[in-house]
Formats: sequence, C-alpha cells, structure tokens
Amino acid sequence: MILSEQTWRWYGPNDPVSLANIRQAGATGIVTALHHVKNGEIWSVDEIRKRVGMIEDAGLKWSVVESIPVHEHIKTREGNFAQYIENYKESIRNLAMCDVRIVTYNFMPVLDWTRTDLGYIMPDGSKALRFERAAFMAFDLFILKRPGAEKEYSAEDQAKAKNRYSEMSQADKDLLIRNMIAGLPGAEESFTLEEFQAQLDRYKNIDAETLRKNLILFLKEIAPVADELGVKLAIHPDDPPYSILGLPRILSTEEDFEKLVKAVPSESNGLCFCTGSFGVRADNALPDMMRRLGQKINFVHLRSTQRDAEGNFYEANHLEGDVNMYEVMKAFLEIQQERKLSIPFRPDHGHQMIDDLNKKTNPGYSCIGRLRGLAELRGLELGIGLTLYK
Ligand code: DNO
Repeated sequence: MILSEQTWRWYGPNDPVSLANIRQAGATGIVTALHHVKNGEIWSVDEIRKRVGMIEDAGLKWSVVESIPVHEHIKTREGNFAQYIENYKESIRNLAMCDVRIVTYNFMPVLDWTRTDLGYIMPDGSKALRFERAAFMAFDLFILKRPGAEKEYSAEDQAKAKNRYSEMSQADKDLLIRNMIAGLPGAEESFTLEEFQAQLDRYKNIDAETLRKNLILFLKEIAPVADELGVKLAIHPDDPPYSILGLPRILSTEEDFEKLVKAVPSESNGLCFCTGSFGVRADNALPDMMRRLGQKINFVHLRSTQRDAEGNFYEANHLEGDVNMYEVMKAFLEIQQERKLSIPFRPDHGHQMIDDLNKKTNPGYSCIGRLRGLAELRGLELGIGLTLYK
C-alpha cells in the first residue's frame, strides 16, 4: 500500500512553531519558502542550501516549496515581467540543484487568500478563520469605496452591507481593514487602503481571459524548464474560489484547471489540490474531481469549510464541515496506488486552541490545531488504506 507523505508548512526561522515541534507532530516533510527574498528576485543556491541544511539538521526534508511568488508584473505582463520570468526559471533551476522538486504557486491578482475574521469563536472555545460576506461587502462599498462596486451587488446585498457597516465601531473597521489587506501569512504583500486601490486599478483592463492568457504564457516558459529538471509545478486554486473586488480569478473550478492542461500539456504542469479552497463552491464535487485530475495532482492541502445560505463560510475541523473528507481520502489513496507514488499533503490551517489561545500565532498556522488535523487525517488515511489495500 502506498500512503501519502505527511508535510507541514513552516514559515522559516521566525515561525513560532519550530522544526522540532513539527517533527513531534509526526510530519516528515517541510513545506516552506524563502520569505526573506524579495518578490521577483532569484532564490540563490546558497540561500536554498542554508534552508535545506536547517531542515535536515532537524531530521526533516524540504519536500515542497510554497510558494515562489509570481510577481504582479508577470500577471499583468507589464514592466519588468520578462526579467521576472527569467528569475523564476533560475529559482527553479537552483531548487532542483538542491533536490527540492515540487513548487507551489498561485496566480491570484493582488490578494492571496482572503478572510474577514481571524478569531471566529467556535462553540468549543477554539478560534477559526471566517469569511463573512456582509463584512466583506461593507469593506468594499463603504471602507474601500471601490469605484463601481455598487454595480456588482444587488439592492438587497447593499442593504445588508450598509447594516453591517453601521454596526461597526472604528476598532472593528480597523481590524477588518487589517484582515483584508495587511497580508495573511504567506501573502506576498501588505497594503494601505490607497495602495490597495492602486493595485486594483492595475487590473482595470485585465479580464479573466486576459489573465488566463498571461498565466498560459508564463507556464509556457517555466514548464519546459521544470520538465527538464524533473520539477513538478502545483498551482494553488483561488481562495475563495470566485472573483472578488472586481478582480479576475481563473482557478476556481475543474474546468479552469483543465484549460491550463490543454494549453500547456507539459508533464510538470500540475495542481495543488486544496480541498479548503475548492470546497467553498458547492458545485466542486471534490472526490470525483480529485479522481479525474489525479494524474496532475502534485500536492494536496486537506482542510474543510462550512458554508451557509448567506455566502459566509468558516474553516471547520478537518473531518467536519462540507468537505467529505472520508471520500476525499479514498480518492487520494486511489490516485496514489494508481500512480504508484506517495503524494505530499499537509494539514491546511487549524483552529487556534488549547495553549495556542494564549500565544501569538500565525492565523491558521498555530501548532495544536494543525497537530489535531494531521493526527486525524493520517489516521483516516491509514484506516481506509488498511481496509482497502492491506
Ligand atoms: C493559505 C495558503 C495560500 C497558498 C498560496 C500558494 O493558507 O493556502 O497562501 O500558500 O496561495 O501560492
């Protein structure tokens, strides 16, 4: 039987969760990035080696890069984009030289993942991340005051946003701004409101098809380099998986990913199957989707969300919420047996709980909640695996 490789996201030497902690949690692989290297610059062999050394000294392995950031100029194809693409290729080559061969990235304009509330209190007292639609619309319409935003919301939604906004204290507003644009862990940038609007403006003339075209042009350049070196690329889906703030989003569904595969049929052109991101859409039938895309899945994020009729969602415990993790895990095991390949997954996010409630933690990336997630997920995988494959 082939089981997955269990990995853990580590933000580097400043992460409050140490490599020793991660080893005790039971992960064997590390998912990390050189967050100190400026977006767009080359990751040098020296810097990569240093990081590999730290990880190996702790008895672990650098299994996956998450992420080499894609510079905004590559997404819009302006400014120095050609140079940034060359740098990207060079970083891939340097990683391969150090035997790090899975590279995650995303192509979401301006913002990476987006939540409105980083401390949503669950009935058991732990804290979860949440996307509240009314707060999000209030941010868009009344805080950011994005030109033209009102055209994108129904009268009913606008009324909800107005209500929500009128309930907010100044402190609530400040916190919402921070949550929205000051950069969640792993995000490449953080902005003031003015800077943020200026970034949005850069996408005025870029619709989804143009952005997709730019992604394909980027992939056509980097995939051959990755192919040659046996590096696997893993694009991360949009989170949440739909357009926000008037920005185009192009990786929210199976069809979106298929378009990429069709345009760039390279071996290396693959997916980071994130159940938490895709799972926010009820029309993404995750287990079947996973089976159909199985050959192209190079990395997996396991996490669940709970939606409601208002379009809100919160991050549920890994085995609860809308994601049918049992069926997902069955599909995951199937594709691994079929490909005769152990694919890395990481427990994505976790609730802030127990001692972590009194610590300063990276939102979504505290230790104990992820430890719980990893323990549940690896137990589930082993249990299903032993029943089905012996
Ligand atoms: C959030 C993460 C994302 C992800 C990037 C990949 O928790 O899943 O920040 O790392 O989108 O490029």
